[in-house]
Amino acid sequence: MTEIFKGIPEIKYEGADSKNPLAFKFYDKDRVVLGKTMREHLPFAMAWWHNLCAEGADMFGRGTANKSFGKKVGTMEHAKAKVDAGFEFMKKLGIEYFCWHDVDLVPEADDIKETGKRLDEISDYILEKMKGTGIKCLWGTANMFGNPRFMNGAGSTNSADVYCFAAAQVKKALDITVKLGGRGYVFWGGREGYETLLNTDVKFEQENVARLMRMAVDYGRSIGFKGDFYIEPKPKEPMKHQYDFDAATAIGFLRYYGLDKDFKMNIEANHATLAGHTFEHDLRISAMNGMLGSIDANQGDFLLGWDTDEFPYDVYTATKAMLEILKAGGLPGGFNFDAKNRRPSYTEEDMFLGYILGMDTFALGLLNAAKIIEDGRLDAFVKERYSSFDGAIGKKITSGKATLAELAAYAEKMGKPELPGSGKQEYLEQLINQILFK
Ligand code: XUL
Ligand code: CO
Repeated sequence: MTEIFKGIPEIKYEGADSKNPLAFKFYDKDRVVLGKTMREHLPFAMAWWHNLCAEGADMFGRGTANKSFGKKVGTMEHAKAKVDAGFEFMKKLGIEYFCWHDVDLVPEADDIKETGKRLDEISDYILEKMKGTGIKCLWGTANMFGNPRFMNGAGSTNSADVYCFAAAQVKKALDITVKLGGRGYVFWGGREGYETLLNTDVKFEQENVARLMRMAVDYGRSIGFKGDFYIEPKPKEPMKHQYDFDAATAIGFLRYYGLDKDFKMNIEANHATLAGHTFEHDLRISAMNGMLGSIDANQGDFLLGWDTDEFPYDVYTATKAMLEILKAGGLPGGFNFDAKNRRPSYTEEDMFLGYILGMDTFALGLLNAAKIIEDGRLDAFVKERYSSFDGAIGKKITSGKATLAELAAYAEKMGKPELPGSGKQEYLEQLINQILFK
């Protein structure tokens, strides 16, 4: 096999003092943190689309990066070259998982049967590579937003024929996910939503989305898919109103339609911030509902209101995210870098630098979160904050046995309560800085 990324060595851990850009400063895969290796805590995944397909085009200009890997783009030779490039890339970085859309793997044909044949062929090729390397599939999905036929959505479309086409794509993507042993299957509803209520029956559309998901679960289970289905919430972009707005909305939807046993959340950092939340907020909401599945690891930009999909470098956010993940007992899924290089970072070396940045950022987040947990003061503060519920009246409330009249009688006897105690946010922020930087 000829080397594609010539001059890029295997990326090793060299420690925080290293001056080598092509080395990990913090991600030390065998280092044990809270009883598990970093590698076990952080199952990193490569996103096929950004890394092997996207050339950096934006609304104002075409791509700056060349992702042809020496072949004509749009051919099966190119699809295979992407597999070669992807596996070399993952091997050099020590990344053990990958994620894909159907149309990332092969060029889409006019006829879905032909696209299906191409997917069979490429997945045979990928399987061979997986055997030789131990690299695994984290999740697969169907791209039901790019083609003009999905202008009004896939599950939420107004066209029954388009709906059937979407079903065919999901069926095939599930077949390939099972063939590759994927841990999960993702629904990101980029066009499941609407622009104006003037032409939209929201209830009808949401019911149809749920029906498509139900059929996917039934089919997936029938072909032996044992993993989790994921909803990847996002509030907007491309649609103005997206039905999977955030974790809370998606979880409510899944419960309402009886899909909650089969689905979990794939939380993307930049989607949570677009919804007006922090990343850690959506992780917490997912975890407390038993639905924290997987993560699309990236970050947005404070000054830009769209999905910039940057490689994560914000260590505070990674720390708070890892705190949520550690407390939830880890992820059944993994950390997929749904992230892309900035447009002027167009070289092959930049592809590696982006992943090194992201992996080191989450390694730092893990180390910091472990320090916060080991320090114990934060957890102790939160526990103490609710300690009034340990008393007789508090216990009565939390046991669910109290009546409103009883509580009112208690309040009348008391006269008026003391103030509830300082939240001490500034102290806690100071505490986090102390733990991180001492
Ligand atoms: C788009 C996005 C998608 C999903 C998979 O914002 O995040 O790439 O992750 O369809
Ligand atoms: Co994503």
